[in-house]
Formats: sequence, structure tokens, C-alpha cells
Amino acid sequence: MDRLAKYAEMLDSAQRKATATPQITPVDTAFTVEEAYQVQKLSVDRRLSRGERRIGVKMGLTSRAKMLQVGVDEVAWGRLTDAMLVEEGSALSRARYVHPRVEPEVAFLMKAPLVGKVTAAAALAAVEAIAPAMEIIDSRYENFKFALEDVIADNTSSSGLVIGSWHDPRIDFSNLGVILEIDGEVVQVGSTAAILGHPIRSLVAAARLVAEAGEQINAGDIVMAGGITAAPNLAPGQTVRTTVQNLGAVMFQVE
Ligand code: 0L1
Ligand code: MG
Repeated sequence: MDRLAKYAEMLDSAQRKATATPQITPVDTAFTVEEAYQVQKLSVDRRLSRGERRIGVKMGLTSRAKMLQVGVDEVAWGRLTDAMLVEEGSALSRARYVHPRVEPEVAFLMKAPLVGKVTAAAALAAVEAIAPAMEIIDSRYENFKFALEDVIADNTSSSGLVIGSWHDPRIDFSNLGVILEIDGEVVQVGSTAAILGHPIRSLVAAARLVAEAGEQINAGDIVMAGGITAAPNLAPGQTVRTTVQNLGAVMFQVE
């Protein structure tokens, strides 16, 4: 098994066993971003070969705060499968994750394919609907610590998504207020403008980055636009709710 396949197996196994694994970059200092995306694909392909179905993509590192945290100025992307879907209003099991956190987001549902360099207008024209959403991120690395290459290989920490009601995308969603509550207490506030200044820019970037990997965004895909605030830790017993102005609320519980 070559080294990239070995990393993919290591990360896939960490996800399945909900057990942290060491970072790649401190040992393999030559590990590149390009190789990291190959590892991500190999790792997600292992999931697909077990019967999971691709449902779309997620954008990560889309806010200035996240970029500064990881020390990059480019967004990253990851792959979503049906096994990551958490039904809105349901309870997820904390035991299935290593050290999960939650990010308030918005999600796009696509009605047409999108590939390569596209304008914001073309991206918007390909959107069927927009919804309030949350991503459960769960780095498979010890202490939730990683370099850019590590986190890309680890499917940009993606491990779950919860989607609220779909809405007509012709509303102005450039700067909608967002509240994240845990157990009824407001823990984060933000705006959809935190996503690259306007969430549609995240979709434009998704089309370009996915095409660089020889893939495309398909009709029917979900695209998670990116985190809007810092991501609090999840713990058993919590009720977690995100409310996006004009789009409504989405919630789940942790057990
Ligand atoms: O979705 C995200 O923006 C997270 C990307 C990876 C960084 C992290 O795990 O915090
Ligand atoms: Mg996210």
C-alpha cells in the first residue's frame, strides 16, 4: 500500500472507530495540499465502497477567523455522504464522534450542474433552494490540531450535517443575522456575510475547486456554504439550535 492509501486508511479507521489519530505533517514534512486532496478522495472512496452515497460537498475555512486560525488565505472543500446526514430535530450520539463541534451554516440545494470558473449570477441561477443548516465538524486528529494539509486529508473535519427547511433562493441572503443557541442560551451570533462576504462566493469557489479535482457539482447536490461563527464543543444532553433571519431554525439534540 502506498503512503497516500495508508493515510486514507488511517483516517477512515479513525472516523469509524471514533478514535483520534496522529497528524500526518509532523512526520511527512513533504506532504502537499495536492496529495492531501488525493488522500481525502481515497478515504471517502472507502466509505462509498461500503455503500454510502455521495450527496454533495462542503466548503470550509470560508471565514476570515477560520483562515487566520489555520494560517491560510484559501478556502478548502470536502465531500458529503448520506451517512453524514442527521435528521433535523433528531438526536445524534456523541459516542460516534471523537470531539465534535458545531458550526452554524447555510446550505444550497442545486438544480443544475456547476463546474469550473463561474460568475456569481451563474452560481445563483443553478440554486434550487437555500436552507439554514449546521455542520458537525470532528477532526480525527488528536486535540483537534492540524496543519492545512492534515485537515484537507481529513475531509476538512466534516462528519455531519443537519438541514432545515428549504427556501426560495431569490431572497437577499447576503447579510442575514444568525444565532446559535445551546440549551436555550445564545452562544454565538453572526451573519451570513461572514461566509466570504456573501455565501454565493462560497458556491463560486466550490465550482472552481471541485473542477480542479476533475469533478463537478451536480443537480440535486447539497453544498454547505461554510461556518459563520466559531464552533462550540458538543456534549451529551445538549439541545442545539441555529436560527437564520428569514430562513427559520434548525435543531438537533446530543445524547
Ligand atoms: O467547515 C469548516 O470550516 C471546518 C474546516 C476545518 C477546520 C476545522 O476543523 O475547524
Ligand atoms: Mg463547516
